[in-house]
Amino acid sequence: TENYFTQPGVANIGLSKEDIKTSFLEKLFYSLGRIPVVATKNDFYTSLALTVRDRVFRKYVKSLEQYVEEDARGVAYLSAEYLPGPHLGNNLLNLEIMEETREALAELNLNLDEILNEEVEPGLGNGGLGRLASCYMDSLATLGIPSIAYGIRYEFGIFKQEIQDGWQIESTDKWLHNRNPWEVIRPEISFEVKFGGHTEHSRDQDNKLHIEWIPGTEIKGTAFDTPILGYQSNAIILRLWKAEATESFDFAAYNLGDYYRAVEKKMRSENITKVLYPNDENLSGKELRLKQQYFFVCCSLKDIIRLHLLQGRKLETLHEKFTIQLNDTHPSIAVAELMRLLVDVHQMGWEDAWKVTQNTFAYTNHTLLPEALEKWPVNLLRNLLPRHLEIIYEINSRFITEIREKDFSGEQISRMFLIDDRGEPTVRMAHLATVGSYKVNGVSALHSGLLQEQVLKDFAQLWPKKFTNVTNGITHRRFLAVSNPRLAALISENIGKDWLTQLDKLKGLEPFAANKDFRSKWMQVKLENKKNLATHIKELTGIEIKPEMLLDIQVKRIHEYKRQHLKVLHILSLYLQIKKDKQNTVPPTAFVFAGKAAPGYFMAKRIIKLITSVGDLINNDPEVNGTLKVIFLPNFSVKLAQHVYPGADLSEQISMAGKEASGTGNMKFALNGALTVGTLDGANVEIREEVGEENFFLFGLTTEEVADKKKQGYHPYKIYSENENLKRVIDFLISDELTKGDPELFRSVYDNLLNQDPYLLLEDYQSYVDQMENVYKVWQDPEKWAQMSILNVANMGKFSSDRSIKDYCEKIWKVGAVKV
Ligand code: 26Q
Repeated sequence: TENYFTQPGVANIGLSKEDIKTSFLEKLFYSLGRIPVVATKNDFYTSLALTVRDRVFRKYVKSLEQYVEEDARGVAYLSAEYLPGPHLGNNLLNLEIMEETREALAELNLNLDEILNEEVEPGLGNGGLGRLASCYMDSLATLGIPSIAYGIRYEFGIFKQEIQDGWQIESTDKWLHNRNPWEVIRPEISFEVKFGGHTEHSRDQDNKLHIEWIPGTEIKGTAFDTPILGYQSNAIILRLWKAEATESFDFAAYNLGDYYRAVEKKMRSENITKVLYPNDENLSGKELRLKQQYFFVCCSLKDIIRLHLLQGRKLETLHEKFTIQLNDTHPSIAVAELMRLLVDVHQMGWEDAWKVTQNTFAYTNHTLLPEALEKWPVNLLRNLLPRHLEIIYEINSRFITEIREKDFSGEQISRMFLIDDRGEPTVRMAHLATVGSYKVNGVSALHSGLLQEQVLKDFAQLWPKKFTNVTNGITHRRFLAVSNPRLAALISENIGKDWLTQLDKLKGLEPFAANKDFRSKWMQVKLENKKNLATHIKELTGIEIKPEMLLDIQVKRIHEYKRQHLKVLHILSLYLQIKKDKQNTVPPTAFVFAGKAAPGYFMAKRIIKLITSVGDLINNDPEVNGTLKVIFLPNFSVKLAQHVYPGADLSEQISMAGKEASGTGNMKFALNGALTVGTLDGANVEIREEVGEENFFLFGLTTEEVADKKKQGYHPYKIYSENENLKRVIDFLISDELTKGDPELFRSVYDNLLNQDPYLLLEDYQSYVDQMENVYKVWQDPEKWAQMSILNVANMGKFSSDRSIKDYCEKIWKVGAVKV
């Protein structure tokens, strides 16, 4: 290819300003049929995206050649969700052509920032889990790990959130409307996926059992590839599957002369990849969701097998050349599907196939919440995937035979069953994934520990070496270099640019914390970022804030366990204090929230209304005199997030201990110089360890104390009646002042807190309020604040996703980098 690309007449993919300008104009003329005078901003964006895509593909082709040549062992990452965020800015950084591009466009009287702003991001995920998958792709590419990521090409991603009258209103996300310049359809890479029907068992003359699955319907999955570029290096492919009708089905219907039926079938087939389920941490148990999971798993496994056989290898060695990472249980039906492909389709014996399967998969768990553990009804599986159900029963029965020989109680054994038959029989997908994998990991030290002590305790006793931890990480290239160019520049001026590939190098900032001049530059950068965020706040909500205010921010999915309403109780306590004392000792603060609520999650939607109602009251109260603002930013996304983290002073990480598996927003804030107020939950524990306890605002019960409290019997009402200040705050929830004549508005929140309070808001309330007092004390001392902020950033090295991916490579995958 080297020769090919340098031949005269072959597309220009140079990286100079002139090359970029020429390509950009060529794309505008020949790909879009436009000339500058009539082109829209979107045309300019598309031309630039196509210009960049060519250059990214070139890197991909070279990476692929290298992997093939070295016959390298590789990783296939299976995830139902990805949240890559806008591609353009990131690719410009990684190609190191940000400035060249800016200048090329300027010569055409175009502004790069405006063009960057045109991009509509793929919202193909709910939150943390999907974003984590994308951070990992960035690091896999940067580190040169042979890898491919598989997922679903949802036509509609996570819904668009608007706030009307204070409530969340959902509408469909039409991210493909202006076409998607980053993807390439691969019509030749497509596979058939079967559903329903029944199985037929028969024996041949050698008495060998043959099982045939006679499906009820068949659809086709077609690959759409998006190249993901690493920094100064390789590119890998994100391969997303789109569902279509198979030709054979259309054909049968046409023959009957029933055109309408044929088209109807086609539409029904395409349903499978229409829309992302917007529930996180809470299951819907819907048939279509299971269809989505099986659909993308089936296409991906068939593709992996194709790639393996293409290299002239035998299926018996699949696990030597590939490892397949399951991002939560969403793709865990893969365990049964690989068995089916090996045993039924490729005629491998069960034991051999099981050995290959168990040595191929590794499983990452992201949750301990019982309501979020996937369980599919046996009846649903029987209807949709009858052969897979048989395989699951077979795995179960062999597994039970195995453990009966060991030292387990009857109770333990039934707890480990893959099938839960108390009540409606269901398959425990976490058990299937655990039994079918060679490694299982949690996503923070605390979470991995709890996983082995609680949810998968018996399995950890059976296979202690199977369990490990890989603490999550984030790509500091997107979340610092791209999104916070001012801070990135200040850092590079002082310690050089090595941190872009070795985040540990930030440690070099530590001595600067004592340097007054540096502190002032640091806070000047923060102020500029806050001005930028203030502009976005004004644009999105109409609310004006002063950039000098303390920006106290909580952005994440809305969930009771994440306790956005604990923040609200704190805000109300400040407000009521001001009203009572007729004076304000609180520093000017803007409390900023953002995040989506699952459309069917009643409490989460109430919490949004609660936040906006408190905002309406406080923002318009003359007695508060503009010193407190409460803001709900609509439609949180990666794009918006990239403006939020750089402008934050204080990061709210206040989940009940033991509930947040890791959190990754916590890392993004700290990396951008925000200080954290938080509980000992998820990765907060490790962040605090790294930055030092004196640089972290801790409050609340520990996981153990939570468990004890619940065991002893927790009585929120008692806490309420014994804390005058808290009582005032809680009573205010049903006051006329807040509810404007609808006393029922927040009754559910009020009742829930006083009667159950499953997430211990009342228990942690005083400790939180007290720690916030401490936050305000430090805030009054800007030199001290700046010093803590610098020390936070200096100690974030551990939380680069490069470190996480290296951990996966060493502890789990046994895969090495290929140098390009
Ligand atoms: C499953 C079945 C049916 C419908 C929806 C789902 C579903 C979808 C998304 C279940 C869960 C999710 C997302 C979970 C998630 O984002 N978890 C977060 O993962 C992060 C990355 O590890 C952690 O940092 C967070 O702590 C964890 O909450």
